[in-house]
Parts: sequence; structure tokens; C-alpha cells
Amino acid sequence: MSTETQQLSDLARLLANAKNVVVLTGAGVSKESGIPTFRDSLEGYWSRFDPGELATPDAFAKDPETVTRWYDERRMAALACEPNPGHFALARIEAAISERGGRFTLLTQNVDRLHQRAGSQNVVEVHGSLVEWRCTETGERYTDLPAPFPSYPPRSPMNGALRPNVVWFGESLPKEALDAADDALGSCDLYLAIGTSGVVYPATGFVGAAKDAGARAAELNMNDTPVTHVFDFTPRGESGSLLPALYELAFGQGAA
Ligand code: BJW
Repeated sequence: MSTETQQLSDLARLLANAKNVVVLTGAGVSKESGIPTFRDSLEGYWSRFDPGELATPDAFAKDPETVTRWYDERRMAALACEPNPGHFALARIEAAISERGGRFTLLTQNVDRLHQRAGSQNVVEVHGSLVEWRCTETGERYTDLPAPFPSYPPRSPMNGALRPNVVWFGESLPKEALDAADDALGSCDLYLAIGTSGVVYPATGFVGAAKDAGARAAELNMNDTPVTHVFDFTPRGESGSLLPALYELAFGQGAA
């Protein structure tokens, strides 16, 4: 058995018996649905912009038109994409764990809602959602909005400028999301970080909280990251292949 296969089957054995599983997903999980990762070079018109510079309150204050156009293009692209086998496998893993009375929490940094569309139930959007926009004057949130918007920045019915309800650099994560993450991580016994580069705080610190609670931790990614050394298991590959294989090994017919 190769080291890679051995890692996945050791991890599957832990998953099959875990009582409180916490998963953190990043852009790599949606890549096979056709959504570029955050740090990929984008194509076409948007290749002239650095996403790290557009995802800031300053960028929105200086050039709301460009920022909201970028988010609107991404919103429409996300709505046109479908969940991939990695999203569906996570939903099946949650169902299998819930069925036997375990706890499963999916913390996602992704703003595309593909986990929910794949059937995941307990999803915490730590960086918000592209589908939801909020009024910069009243804070009111809107989801049923025209796609594309007729003008940039889009306007609320009361004519306030709308911004995407996502978390930009320098902004705090939503308190309810941080509380839900803390609560799940505090008693977690297995933690999986999937398709994330591990460079953005505070999400990259979640593995530390899980390990403090005594959890084993796995990083599923195509590549090593700056935090790889913290993890006990590091299977390498595309999440759209690794996750269905992990589900089969843990819960499928002939599972260990
Ligand atoms: C595959 C795959 C496949 C590919 N299968 N794998 C200095 C030091 C420390 C911290 C800071 C600092 N200066 C500022 C900070 C704080 C800052 C931060 O972390 N900055 C770092 C960049 C240094 N964080 C914040 O500001 C956060 N707020 C906060 O901390 O508040 C308090 C505070 C404020 C200020 C100062 C100090 C404290 C908020 C962070 C919000 C992040 N927002 C974004 C944009 C969301 C909206 C949008 O989508 O536009 O969230 S940034 C972007 O990065 C996005 C992502 O969710 C996030 C993480 O990216 P992710 O998901 O990991 O994607 P990639 O592209 O990086 O990686 C993809 C991975 O997948 C790769 O590893 C591939 O190998 C892999 N992959 N295909 C499996 N098929």
C-alpha cells in the first residue's frame, strides 16, 4: 500500500469513529466546479486586478463600481456552477456521522453556497456569502437580486449602495460564525482542512484550537501549505477525488 493510500485509510478509520468532526474548506474545494481559487491568476478582464487588493473596504470606498462589478461577475459565475463530487462527499459524510449520533460542523471560507446546494446541513460561512448583499446605510440584507445588477454599485430599494455580504481583509468575521466555530472546535476530536492555503487569519488558527481540544488533524490539499507541519495526516490530491474515496473507506460497503 502506498503511503498516500495508507494515510487515507488511517484517516478513514478515525473518521468512521469520530464523535465531533470539524471541517474547514477553502477555494480548492470549489475549483473542480470551475470557480478559480482565490490565489489563482484570473483570466480575461479580471486578470488585470489583484483579488487581494479588491477584497478590502478601502478598494470599495475608492472604486465601488469596479469592486461591485467584480463581485457581480463572481456571483453570476457561482450561480451557474454546480457542486462537484467533493461537495457531495462532504454532505454524505455529514449524513453518515449524524445518523450515528455524531456531530459534524462545516466551516467554510467559500462564499459560493455550493456546500449548501450539495446538501450539507450544518454550514458556517465564516467569510460570508456572495449571494447575499447588504445596504451600506441600513445594514439590511438582500438575496433576491437581479443578476446582473442594472448599475454599479447596485442600489437597495431605498437607494443605499449595496456591497456583497462577505468579509474583507481588515474586517471582523461575523460574531455568530466565530462563536459557532469556537463551540465546535472546543470539543472536536477530528479536524480536516480541505483545499485551503492556510494563509488567512483567523481561519488558519482553527487547527490550533482543534489540537488544543485533543483532536487529530488532517490537511487535504493538492500541495503543501505554510501550515502543513501542524497536521497529523496530509493526503495529497484533488478534493473531488480524495473526499469520495475517504467517504467510501469510512462508510461505504466494506468500510474498515
Ligand atoms: C486544491 C484544489 C483541489 C486547489 N483540491 N486542493 C499580518 C499577520 C497576520 C494577520 C494579518 C496580518 N495583516 C492582516 C492580517 C489579518 C488578515 C489576514 O489573514 N491577512 C493575511 C493575508 C496575512 N485577516 C483578516 O483581515 C480577517 N479579519 C481579521 O483578522 O480581523 C481582525 C484583524 C484585522 C486586521 C488586522 C489584524 C486582525 C478577515 C479575512 C477575510 C478574508 N477574506 C477573503 C475574501 C472573501 C470575499 C471574497 O471571496 O472575495 O476570503 S480573502 C480570500 O482568502 C478569501 C478566502 O476565503 C481566503 C482563503 O483563501 P483559500 O480559500 O485558502 O484559497 P487560496 O486560493 O488561498 O488557496 C486554495 C488552496 O486550494 C491552495 O492551497 C491549493 O493548493 C488548493 N487547491 N485546487 C484540493 N482541486
